Amino acid sequence: MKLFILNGPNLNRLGKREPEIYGSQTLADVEANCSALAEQFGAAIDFRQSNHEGDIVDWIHEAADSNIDGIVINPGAYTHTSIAIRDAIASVDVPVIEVHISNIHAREAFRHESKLAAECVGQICGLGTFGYELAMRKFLQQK
Ligand code: CA2
Repeated sequence: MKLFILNGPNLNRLGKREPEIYGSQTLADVEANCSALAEQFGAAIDFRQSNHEGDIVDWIHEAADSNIDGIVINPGAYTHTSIAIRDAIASVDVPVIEVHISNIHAREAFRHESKLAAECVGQICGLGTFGYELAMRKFLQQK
């Protein structure tokens, strides 16, 4: 089993500011946790981050073209704005789980809506960086 774990804009800054919202783990810490979990299951992950919307669209297409079994995505602020990422998710057969570190529903009104969630298997939010591992487990338990 091979999973893509995709991260959107500003997540490369994780652990550097706003620890009260996002915790103290860096994105490298999250990647290490996800890699350790994948290893337990004999799975492989490709963990990526970009600040550019088109990269994320391209990676979703790449997942479909390279027979990836599932995508875990924290789209960052593109969650709330991106029809392009929504259409990319709709254009592939690969199942996608949306993850947010913070509880987007308990924050500013503009974060309450996800343009992507309806095209995803589900959404995990508010459980900190553990949400990435929970999303991975949903895919890993299936094989
Ligand atoms: O809670 C999440 O995981 C978010 O996807 C994080 C995004 C935010 O725009 C979404 O509404 C919810 C923000 C990405 C990280 O932004 C940082 C800001 C300050 C310090 C570190 C990261």
